[in-house]
Amino acid sequence: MIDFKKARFVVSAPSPSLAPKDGIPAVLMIGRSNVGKSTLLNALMGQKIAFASKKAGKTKLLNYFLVDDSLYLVDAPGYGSTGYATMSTIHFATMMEDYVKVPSLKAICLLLDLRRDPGEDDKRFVSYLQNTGKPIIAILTKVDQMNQSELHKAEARAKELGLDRVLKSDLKGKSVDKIRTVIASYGK
Ligand SMILES: Nc1nc2c(ncn2[C@@H]2O[C@H](COP(=O)(O)OP(=O)(O)OP(=O)(O)O)[C@@H](O)[C@H]2O)c(=O)[nH]1
Ligand SMILES: [Mg+2]
Repeated sequence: MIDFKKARFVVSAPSPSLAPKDGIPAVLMIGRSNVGKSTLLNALMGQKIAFASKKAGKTKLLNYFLVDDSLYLVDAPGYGSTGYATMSTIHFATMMEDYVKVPSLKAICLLLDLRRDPGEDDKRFVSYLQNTGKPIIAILTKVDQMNQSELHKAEARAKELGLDRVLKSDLKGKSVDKIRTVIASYGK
């Protein structure tokens, strides 16, 4: 299996057209601002390599991390309004449109914090992603902050959104390992 700890930062692309074109498979981390994309990437790669922040809107570019020379993990900016950052889902979807069509993009990890009901923009974004035809791996973040009943509720919300493959992340070994295994299946 791919060794996720053999990771290095390769490039920040200000737009999808400037992404690496070496044909190495890529998996994209996508989701609302502050959902935990950069934090999960750091957990996956076992190092503080992606910038995470309490302030939403930290990641502004597509950041490419090459893992074990086999796979790019791509950290994307977040969508949605949070009070700090505003990127409407429409604007975001337009920005990502060319990128999601790139053949080397093998799967999209959609990170969701479902401690609360998803908003209209989340629903729209999920159906946008489903229409791309790329495999979608839903990952529930911040489950370490949920009790059992909140977790069940979150899983039910994911189902209601039409997501069938749903993983959970509490940033700890077991959940992170499972996410690694699923992502690794898209590597070369
Ligand atoms: N408790 C808990 N906190 C988390 C988890 N994931 C992320 N956080 C916290 O949530 C905040 C935002 O995390 P980021 O990883 O920067 O979020 P992001 O999705 O990359 O945000 P943008 O780059 O702004 O789009 C940070 O304060 C993290 O420490 C998690 O699984 N559990
Ligand atoms: Mg980020």
